[in-house]
Amino acid sequence: EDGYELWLRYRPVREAGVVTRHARSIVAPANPSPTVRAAVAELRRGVKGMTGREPGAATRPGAGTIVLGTPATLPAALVPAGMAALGPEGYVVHSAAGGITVIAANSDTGLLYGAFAWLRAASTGAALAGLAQRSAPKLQLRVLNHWDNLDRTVERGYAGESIWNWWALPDVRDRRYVDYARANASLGINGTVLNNVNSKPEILTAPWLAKAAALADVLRPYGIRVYLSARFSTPLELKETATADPLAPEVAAWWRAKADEIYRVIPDFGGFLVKANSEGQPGPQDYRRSHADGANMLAAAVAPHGGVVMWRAFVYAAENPVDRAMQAYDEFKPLDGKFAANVLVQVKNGPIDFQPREPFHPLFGAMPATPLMMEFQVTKEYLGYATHLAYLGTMFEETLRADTERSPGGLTVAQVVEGAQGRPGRPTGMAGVANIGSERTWSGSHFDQANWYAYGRLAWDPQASSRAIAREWAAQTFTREPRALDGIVAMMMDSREAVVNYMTPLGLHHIMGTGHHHGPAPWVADLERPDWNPVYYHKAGRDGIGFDRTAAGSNALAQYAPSLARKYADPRTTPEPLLLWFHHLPWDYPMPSGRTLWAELANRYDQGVAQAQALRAQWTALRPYIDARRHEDVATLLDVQVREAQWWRDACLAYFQSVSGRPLPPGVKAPPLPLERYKALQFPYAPGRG
Ligand code: BDP
Repeated sequence: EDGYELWLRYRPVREAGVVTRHARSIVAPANPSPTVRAAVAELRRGVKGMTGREPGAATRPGAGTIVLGTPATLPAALVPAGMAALGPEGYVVHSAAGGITVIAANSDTGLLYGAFAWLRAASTGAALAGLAQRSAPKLQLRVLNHWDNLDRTVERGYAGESIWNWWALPDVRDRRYVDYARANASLGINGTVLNNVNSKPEILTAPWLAKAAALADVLRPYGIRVYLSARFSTPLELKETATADPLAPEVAAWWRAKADEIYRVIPDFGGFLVKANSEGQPGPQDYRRSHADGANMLAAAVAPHGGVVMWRAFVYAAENPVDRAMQAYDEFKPLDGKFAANVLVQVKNGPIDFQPREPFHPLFGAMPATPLMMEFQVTKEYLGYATHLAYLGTMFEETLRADTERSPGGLTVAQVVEGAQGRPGRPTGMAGVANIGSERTWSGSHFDQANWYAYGRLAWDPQASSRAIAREWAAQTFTREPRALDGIVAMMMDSREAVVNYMTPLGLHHIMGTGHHHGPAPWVADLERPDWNPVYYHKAGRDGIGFDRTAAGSNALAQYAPSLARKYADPRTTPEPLLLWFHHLPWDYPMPSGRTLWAELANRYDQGVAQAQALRAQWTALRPYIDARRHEDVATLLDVQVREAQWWRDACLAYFQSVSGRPLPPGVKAPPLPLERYKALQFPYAPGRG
């Protein structure tokens, strides 16, 4: 096994007899659409894999049939109650009388999701005789963001080149696109942004639109819409207008015509994703217009066709900020209520940039009149690439469950994203920056597939449990043997905390290597902008360490709900994992453990290394349960992780020791090399921005 089949492996199951009894044949609606055909094909493939016997086609329901249908096509007696509540994409999978399994939905896409749900149940050993599943997505837009460039490099991609073979498209449609679509549909992902947020004008020209249209054709039967990242200055750069000012009529007219052109070739085009006035990208502010002016102009172009604009809030201004963490809020909060009805503001989970741990972004809960779309990074730019094992389900869950305290009874980030605050009928969504490339494993490692999986499941239900998702993924991906499953899940659940401990414990952040963001570099202080330097974020010196974001410092805390801000204003009531995010504290600051801050920090780095070693040992113990090749693949990466955890620990302790001017706390082993040697370490090559 090389990992290509992801979680859709459909290996023989011990209950093959039971599965066969429930899936002797399939009853599909007459004149099936491509989507229904995909659902039936998946059921056939899955049952054949699990039992060795492929179900046939039947025309009428009976014992051992799986009957797929909508209220319009199912025999009345088989239509489950409460179908309307399922909405357009929900499904029911249930065992009806007479040994019939019904998969019902209001749309063909819902039937496809239901087929995958049944297969998930069958392949994880659920009791097929008593199925009563009913599920509908809590968010409308469940989208992957590919940071894929048109030359097939991938920004922050650690799994090989882009799966989009732009050169060969539109004529050659790689079969892999279908497997990509199946994997996404199995999770309920219903949109994909094909190209990098750092976009090029060419993507919106006719030859590239034809390529995008070919991909849209392949993905459509799987319920997946195509979106494109649009560069704000496209018409100007293509020399078709004299300006890109969003309020200039010729610019608005150009975008309207462009949208019309796109919808002619991609009738169900999803819309645009835009990164504007951020990291050198052009935007409305170049013309002294606001983000809302820019977003609304594009929104007007796609609105007649039912499209949306996903406008990113990841901005930081050209001039030096007091605190970069505050910029998105400062720019966007005043625009609440000013965005058109088909605009979503896409906000990263935390206020800096996809760090191993950040507090939730203060915009969540602070823009009640604007749909806020969550942006998670599935690719592990700051968490050890695809070489470190870090299950992100726990991280996503931590953010989603955080209470913004913007409502007396509590208001979690998940509830905000689900639209609890907004006007009914406004769009909702979640974006995941994809970790997908053309390596056989798709994601650069076997365990990184779990992050794609967890993202998809949480986009369907932002309140789902990361532990349950881990178990479900591992059972389909590796083994259902309970002891092995316990072990794998335990590894996954600990893994992100291990990374936090050996990289950025106690609320530290952004101390990674320049540009590529791999490995420790807390000493870097010479980059052009202050807020590109690790020293800007940790502020370690003789007096102590940490970023003071209280009223005495940047006062970023004031961007949170008053009750939360009050709690976090005092280090003693700030959650320990976020301590140095919000406070600058003396090295002798007494921690709840009884240790000084300095000793606690050293202790966390040691703990991180120990946790990485434990992951490695746990994996060794799982050898009897895992196929040889995948076991070895994972083991190789865990060896790298242990080595690099040690490197992080040694380099950071050597550095913080030097700036604090203190001896290492008692019992803490001295780093084997002098600080200068860690500073001098060079990468032969580290993937960066592509
Ligand atoms: C940062 C990445 C950079 C992206 C940027 C973004 O380092 O490559 O372009 O985010 O999200 O995390 O736009």
